[in-house]
Amino acid sequence: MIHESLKDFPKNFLWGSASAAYQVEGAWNEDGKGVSIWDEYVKIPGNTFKNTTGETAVDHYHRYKEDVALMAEMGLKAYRFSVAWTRIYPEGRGEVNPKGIQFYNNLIDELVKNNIEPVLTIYHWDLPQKLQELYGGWESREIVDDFDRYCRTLFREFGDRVKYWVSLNEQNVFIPDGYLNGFHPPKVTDKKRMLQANHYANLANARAILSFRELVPDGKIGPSFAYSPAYPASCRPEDIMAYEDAEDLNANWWMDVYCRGEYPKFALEYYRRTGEAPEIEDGDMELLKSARPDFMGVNYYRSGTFCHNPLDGVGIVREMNNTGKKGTAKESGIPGVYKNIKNEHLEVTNWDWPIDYTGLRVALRRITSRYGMPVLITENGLGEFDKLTEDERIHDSYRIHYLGNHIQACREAITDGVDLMGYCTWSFTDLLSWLNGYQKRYGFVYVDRDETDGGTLRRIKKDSYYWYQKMIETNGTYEKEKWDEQR
Ligand code: BGP
Repeated sequence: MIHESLKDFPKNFLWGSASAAYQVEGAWNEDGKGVSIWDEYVKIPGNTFKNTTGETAVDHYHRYKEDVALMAEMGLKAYRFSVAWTRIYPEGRGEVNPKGIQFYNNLIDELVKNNIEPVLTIYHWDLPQKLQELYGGWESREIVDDFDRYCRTLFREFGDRVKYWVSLNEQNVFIPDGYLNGFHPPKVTDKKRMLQANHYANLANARAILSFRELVPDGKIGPSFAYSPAYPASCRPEDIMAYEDAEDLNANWWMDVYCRGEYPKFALEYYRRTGEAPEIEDGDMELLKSARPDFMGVNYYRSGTFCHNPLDGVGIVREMNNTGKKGTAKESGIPGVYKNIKNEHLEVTNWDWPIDYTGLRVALRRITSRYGMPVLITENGLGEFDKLTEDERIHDSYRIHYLGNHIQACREAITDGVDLMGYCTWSFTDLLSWLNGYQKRYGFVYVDRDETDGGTLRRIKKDSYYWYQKMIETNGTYEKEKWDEQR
């Protein structure tokens, strides 16, 4: 529907920005930190773009004060960061590493001192390598206890100052990419194993929420889900069916478990027929039902468009555009279920991600209708090649355009009736894009480095930095008319 006028953002709206430990910290083997599966994975040639690693990343570990000072100057209200499990428990379990606790205490104190709300992500993909070796990481039920112990330590150490917590970042990415698509460690390509690992991740998430209720009773916790709402390619009934299946298998499969403690019926029946359904033990579903989150974290970058796919149609394509050469992404699908195709109505980024502002509103509304839960946007942003000019500026008007229109979609959703707690952009500084190196930049702050570890790591404010500063200052009403007009 078209609104004649839009509601304002609520007071205390969390205008934020986000990062993840592996992508910013560096210091991969300092102060007692253990090795993570990503530290290992990036060493194998061909796994990442130009074999880039996070060994130095953008050196946030040593420069966190400078980074927080830049956030404070911008007026940022919230900063979402993740804790590296291997800094706290170098081997995933056993003795706590006091220097790891110290680093995050310092970071949190620095944020609080500057009136920036810390939003702490417990797990952003960097599993301790030792747990992978010991019992296969997420493929074992043992992970539930180890993850819980790690969570309880964080809750006890940081729960007095951190009110907002994200449990698992994008379970719907790190599990399929690690166990089915073969893009992430441990590079398994087996759907049955993927669905079983996913079930254990669900259990781990639920147990963590129960521990949270006990140890941080006044806090708020939720998972971050990478939601790309599904669209049908046309009004052909076969395409509508394909879209329904895509939404069930790619979204409800995760969010129903988080919010309702159950797997969606048709998807579960489908996996039972294919012999890939997870094995569920007595007590599992009770645990899942007992741990409803406080909010749904949403990482939104794009929508997905689906059409009918015959039984002998296209399957998984284990190739992606990680070079930034537009038009190189391939179509993929599940034979007999759906095919994921290009939406001709949408522009795409250089990495072939469709740009769809309305998709964000659709995502927020679907979550609200289905689960009646508040939403925190934990990531939204544009990865682009940014150019440093001779006079040390970065004119990223394309990023301003992208973010401005997504923020406008948030206002539309709020007017619709969505309970939106905040909006975190991805990312604050430039950082390592897991599979796309350092050239795919997302930040408000440019970091002088490239794929070869060359560069001074200097921080330089982009045009978007000053723009978001104004956006925050005016609680989202900066250049209001301009964004109204663009819609
Ligand atoms: C999300 C991840 C982030 C970040 C972002 C951008 O899936 O949670 O860690 O990487 O996507 O993705 P990419 O770096 O692949 O462009």
